Amino acid sequence: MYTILFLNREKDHLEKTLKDFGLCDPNIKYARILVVGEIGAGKSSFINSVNSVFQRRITNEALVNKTTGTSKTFTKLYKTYYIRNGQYPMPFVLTDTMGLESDNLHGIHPEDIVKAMEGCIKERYKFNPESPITSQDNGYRRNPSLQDQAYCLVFVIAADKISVSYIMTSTTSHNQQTFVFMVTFNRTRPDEACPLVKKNIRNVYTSKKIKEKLEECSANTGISVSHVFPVKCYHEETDTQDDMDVLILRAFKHIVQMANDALRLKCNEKDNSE
Ligand SMILES: Nc1nc2c(ncn2[C@@H]2O[C@H](COP(=O)(O)OP(=O)(O)OP(=O)(O)O)[C@@H](O)[C@H]2O)c(=O)[nH]1
Ligand SMILES: [Mg+2]
Repeated sequence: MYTILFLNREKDHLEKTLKDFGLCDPNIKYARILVVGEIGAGKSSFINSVNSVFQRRITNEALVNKTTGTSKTFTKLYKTYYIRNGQYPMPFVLTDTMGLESDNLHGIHPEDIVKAMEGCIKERYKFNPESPITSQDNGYRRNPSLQDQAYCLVFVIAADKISVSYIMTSTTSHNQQTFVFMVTFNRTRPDEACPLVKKNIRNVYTSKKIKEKLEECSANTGISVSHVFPVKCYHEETDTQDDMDVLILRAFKHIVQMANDALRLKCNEKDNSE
């Protein structure tokens, strides 16, 4: 009873914080958040889940892979999703990408992630697993604006799988000198990683297995465990649920704050150079 009351209050608080959130620069309509991760990790499901929370119903704008055991990525386009608070778009967009794969035969190239962060990839560009985007491609943008660039890189890692986190390390170290952005992780599918969580999503807060998974993610990537969030995506539910909403909102609030911090740094950098 107390837990339910506490979760309801936390959900209301998180929702209000996000609905009232304004970007540090009012001239910028939205801050872009880039969602990357292995094939089938739950990138598209996470985007749908964030929208579902604010719409208070299950939404499926980003197409999700429903076939099991496939080694090929389902999402092939660079595509942006607006997060709506009821009717109104919020000042953040989530951009979906093709899945990463360890040998790069079927997945996105790390160079494409770098170009997406820089804002050089146009909307609906079809990723080519055979080669990364070049300035000769039609989908290449030569003069990206502040809005085209991404400010937070969200790595989605399935909690029940081993991850190719080295790709993340190579992508971020490549990028760090020239671009301001923040990195955060979501570990999806906690239900598949821990039977207690499968039974009741609230066990995510006390599960030893989930704690170990979050620490493992932090140790493998060098990112503080405070930037790693367990998230259960809406994947088979017919209605939204407060417990799941709270997990999604906690992660999303952190992502949004990081994106705003990075945008502020970028704007300061721009002002100082003018
Ligand atoms: N059990 C469980 N399944 C999930 C969760 N999130 C996503 N899924 C399922 O995982 C599968 C892959 O999800 P997608 O969202 O298509 O994954 P993706 O990362 O976008 O995949 P690609 O676009 O192919 O790279 C789907 O069958 C989802 O329903 C979760 O939190 N728990
Ligand atoms: Mg996808």
